[in-house]
Amino acid sequence: MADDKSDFQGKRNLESLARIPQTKQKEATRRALELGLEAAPSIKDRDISLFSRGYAPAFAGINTLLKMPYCEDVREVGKYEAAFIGEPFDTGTTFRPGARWGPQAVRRISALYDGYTINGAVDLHEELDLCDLGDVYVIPGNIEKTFDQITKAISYIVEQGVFPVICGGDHSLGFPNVRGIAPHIDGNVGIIHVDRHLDCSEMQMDERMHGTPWYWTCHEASATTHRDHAHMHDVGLPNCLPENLVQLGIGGWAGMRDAAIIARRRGSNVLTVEDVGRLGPEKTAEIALELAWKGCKAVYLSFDIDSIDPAFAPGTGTPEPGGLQPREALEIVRLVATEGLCGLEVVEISPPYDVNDNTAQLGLRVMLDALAAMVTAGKLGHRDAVAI
Ligand SMILES: [Mn+2]
Repeated sequence: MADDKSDFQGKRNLESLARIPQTKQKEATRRALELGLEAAPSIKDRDISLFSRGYAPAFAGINTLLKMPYCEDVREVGKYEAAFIGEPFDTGTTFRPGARWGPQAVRRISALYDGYTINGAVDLHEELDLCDLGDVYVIPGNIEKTFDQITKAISYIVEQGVFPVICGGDHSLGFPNVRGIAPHIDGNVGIIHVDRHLDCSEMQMDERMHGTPWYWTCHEASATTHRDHAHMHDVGLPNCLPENLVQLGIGGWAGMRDAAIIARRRGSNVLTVEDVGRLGPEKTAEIALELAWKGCKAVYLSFDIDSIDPAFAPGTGTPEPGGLQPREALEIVRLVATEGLCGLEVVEISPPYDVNDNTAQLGLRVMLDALAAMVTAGKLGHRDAVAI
């Protein structure tokens, strides 16, 4: 921090934002006028159209994420740098369902935002070619078939060189998401997992539910199973190692005894919510990055919205008081995203239990803040091509 009292981040960011032209914004206004017809004569602002088309007003129109283009033809996703993809699946929940409505709620509240932020001095419309790719066709009655759909869908997106911004859905999807990405990485993949829960049980209720994704994602040679302790078998993806799994915000009382045994056995990195509070966001992010990137070529961010205190994020399947504060969670997200990510998921937003869309909005903020951090750091988007 400089001594000069006028050297505020806000002031610097206003300068940075001034270097980003509003080319796409102007094009959107022109298009809205063309498609939406001229406004009534009494309207003085002639950029307003008769029918709402494009971004404005925020409360009107058909919502995609941030009213970004809907990429209806999936084969055209390669035209974009990043794609928002919904995974409306909650069959993996063990307590409250409802996360199947997460993607729609995030799209709805995203209409509030117009894509730029003074915090990060980023204009996502101008600096990132982001589309809404719609949702994966999930199978509510079958977890394993849904996993196969998810893995194939995410793999397709990544194969086209597009960054996946994934909105769950419950946390069982962490496994098929990473299974879709990891084979495309030429080296090991670290995982930063922000959650109140360990989510590395082998099974729940005899199925691979939302408390199990990291058991099946992280590699363990010669693991034993609950059901057949004599049977030794190879578990997980070969390039996802438990020592590169960093779990932040863990705690609470929601039955994780079996997961705790597995986390200890595998030597993955567990930081409780008290650890995060004591270290602060900067040191937490520094530790997370060091452990997740060690020997890795890429890092994936998995954010469970229940990591944030239910006072702020009540709309979730497994609420746990004493969670992260929104501001510290978002700062951790921005700091870890600055080093670049190979994918991002935000899961467990359950709109039927939400209040005022607060939970959906926080989930959206995790996505936007992560994208903004990557664009600012030059890890995603095309700032250099548009900045004046
Ligand atoms: Mn959780």
